[in-house]
Amino acid sequence: MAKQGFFITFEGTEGSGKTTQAELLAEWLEKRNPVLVREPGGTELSEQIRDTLLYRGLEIDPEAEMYLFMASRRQLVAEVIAPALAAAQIVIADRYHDSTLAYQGGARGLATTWPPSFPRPDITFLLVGDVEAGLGRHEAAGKRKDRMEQESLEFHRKVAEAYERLAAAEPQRFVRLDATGSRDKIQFEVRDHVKPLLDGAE
Ligand code: T5A
Repeated sequence: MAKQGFFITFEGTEGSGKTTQAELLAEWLEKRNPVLVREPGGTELSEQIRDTLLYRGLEIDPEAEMYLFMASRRQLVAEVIAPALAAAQIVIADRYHDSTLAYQGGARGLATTWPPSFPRPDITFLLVGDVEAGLGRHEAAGKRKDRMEQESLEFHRKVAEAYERLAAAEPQRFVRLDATGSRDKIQFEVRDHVKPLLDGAE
């Protein structure tokens, strides 16, 4: 029987270390040629939507915002994620649909669903840390503030609470990690959880 690919996602509030951990995992899995994507982005259309959503300074209706994030995702699924999984590759995503559930659903209060055409991740690492400290990491790194980062602290706390609810509802998929640990310590835990998936794929 053909080997199945598998799908790993990283979620969390701003500056919690998702990109760092996703990249370290991709490095570790290099020999298996993983596909590393970030959201929103990863296709020509998705990168244009990213720019529109985050950097154009536009007033965007909350529901329109949600559909734009999801349109970006659908294009990424169609062009990259679904073909890679079908080719038995490992896909690592720096944010995915749980971000929409947490930001647009939890913090903006919109009704959200999981579209059947979006593949479900096999494992989702949720980096949990102090929300304010995460936003502070961004500032310390001199990163330009995007439209979402300019939201209030209360907004970002609601995002964190929504993530906790998502993780509690699907404990078989989510792995909560302490984002305040060192990069290496967190990555060690990530690899520990990924190893059994690799063994299953041999
Ligand atoms: N959004 C996104 C939605 O509202 N809905 C959606 O559906 C989707 C997909 C995306 C924005 O869009 C929103 C969420 C976001 O607001 P983005 O630029 O992709 O914007 O922002 P983030 O996803 O938040 O990504 P960042 O790169 O900004 O943060 P990360 O990835 O969590 O953190 P990372 O790894 O870049 O690290 C941040 C800093 O901390 C350091 C790093 O070196 C870096 O300087 N760091 C650590 N420092 C100490 N200890 C550690 N363990 C550290 N790990 C990393």
